[in-house]
Amino acid sequence: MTSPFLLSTWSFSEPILESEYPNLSAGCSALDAVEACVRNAEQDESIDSVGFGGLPDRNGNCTFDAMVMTSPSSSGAVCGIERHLHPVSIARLVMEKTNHTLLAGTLADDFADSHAMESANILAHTSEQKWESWKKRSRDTKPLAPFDHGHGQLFGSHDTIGTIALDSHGTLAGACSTSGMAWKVPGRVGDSPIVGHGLYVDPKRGAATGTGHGELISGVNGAFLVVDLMGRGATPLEAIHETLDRIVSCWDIKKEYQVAFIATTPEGKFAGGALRAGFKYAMCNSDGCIVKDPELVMLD
Ligand code: SD4
Repeated sequence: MTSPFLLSTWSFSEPILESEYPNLSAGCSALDAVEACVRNAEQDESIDSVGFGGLPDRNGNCTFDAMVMTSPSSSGAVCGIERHLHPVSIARLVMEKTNHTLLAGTLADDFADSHAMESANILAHTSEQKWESWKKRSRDTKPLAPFDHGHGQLFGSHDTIGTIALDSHGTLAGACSTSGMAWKVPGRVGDSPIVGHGLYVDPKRGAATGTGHGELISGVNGAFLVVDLMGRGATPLEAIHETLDRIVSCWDIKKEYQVAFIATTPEGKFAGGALRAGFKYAMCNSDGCIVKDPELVMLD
């Protein structure tokens, strides 16, 4: 019997992990646990980068991306979801009911319909209001640069949820879900639904998930790189450090850019690291639940 634990990006996930941990310690699978945690964030309107309540694109429409993964041969993802509240569960259906990895856009919504998932309006009134006010503020400014999601709003208290679980059978699973970058160009897809970018799970090497500017994470296949480095002997902290180093060496890092990773070995040795201050992560095990500062902050 392994001692189960949950790890998740951002402090908002601590109460979510706390409510799910009893199920995990009672024998629920790592996959069920991560899906339940992420669903919880998806339905929480106060979390403005995940699911309902997420910030829209620059046309005022919300689209969601999500992924689940248990191994390199077992993952599922969706991107550009327009009318279902739980993209993580559609991602799980992709993993379990198809031979594919990623379904996109309205056809992914149709796939969810075909599995009797109820469709819904995914644009919260609060998100619409925030978009209206962003629109008003940016009316007189020049078009925003690709990673400028408008007035430094993204990395306040919330961001993409990425959750990793190790269950009592020693099985690892990961899931992530996001409404993507606020005020993104319509059609833009970030790192979260791409295997090895926003999430990677390899039972032999460990698991990692990322949050922040998806383009930076994707550019180095961030989550895969972290896990691969652990497979070659790096600790989770060393692996995250090297991956962030790689990002810093490849990009002209602007002050509003943020990237963070959390990672664990298959045995449950974990760490978190970020480019900049502000990132926190949550962890629950048999000793309790805590919000942790990352072990590494590269810049500032
Ligand atoms: C993305 N990594 O789509 C996500 C953004 C994020 O809320 O972490 N945000 O780029």
